[in-house]
Amino acid sequence: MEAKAVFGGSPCLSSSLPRLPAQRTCSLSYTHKPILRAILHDLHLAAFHSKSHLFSYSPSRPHAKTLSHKTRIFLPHLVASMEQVEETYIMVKPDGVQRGLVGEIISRFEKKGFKLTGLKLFQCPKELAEEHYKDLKTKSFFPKLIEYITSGPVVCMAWEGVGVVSSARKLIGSTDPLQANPGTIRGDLAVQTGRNVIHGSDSPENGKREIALWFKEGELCQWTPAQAPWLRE
Ligand code: D4T
Repeated sequence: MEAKAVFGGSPCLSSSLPRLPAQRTCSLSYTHKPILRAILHDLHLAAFHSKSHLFSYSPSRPHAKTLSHKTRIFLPHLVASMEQVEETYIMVKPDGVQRGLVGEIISRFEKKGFKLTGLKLFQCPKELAEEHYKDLKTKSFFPKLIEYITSGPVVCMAWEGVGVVSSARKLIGSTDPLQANPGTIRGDLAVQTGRNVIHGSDSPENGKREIALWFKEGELCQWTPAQAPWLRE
């Protein structure tokens, strides 16, 4: 794997950084990642030196209350290339299946640019539903939640991509569909928390855990989408 770093024209802010001419692109092999991480860490510290700069005020620069000279670094390429590919478990709940929303929901994740690695229609047994929602066991709505999730087939999906866990949560919208923004799946397609159409993992760790819970070995498929070079630099 290769990480690409673009350093902008402003002078380097840390003495430990290499002095590079403006806008030079350098390629770093995977083995350079620890060095790159250290540089990033340095830059991060330099760029966001301390939160106190947000409150500092210099009479000689009255219009620069919140900008220290150290905040001029901008490294989107570097930061993007350091991001990890994540996995998330997405499930169309029984109401989504019964209402014919499966295609619409899959389509939103496809259009966003994430990679589908697992897909199946599945009647969830009670024990699996209870294991999946075990953190909510003490909640008053737990029995009704289990009844709902097992009331008909669900569509289980595994999706992969950089930042897919939090991005999927944004595509899905708030737990309560009436609070979910228009444009989100719940905001557009649901009205009640107890019938909120879709589930999405809430952390990369839970993404892995839930995919392992809902899919058997051999049910996932690793592949390279033809559009990959058109999605990421
Ligand atoms: P899931 O896990 O289904 O993606 O939902 P969220 O992550 O958005 O929300 P959650 O874990 O708090 O709730 C899980 C599940 O329980 C249902 N629920 C939740 C409910 O029936 N009544 C409630 O009051 C709450 C908070 C809906 C989602």
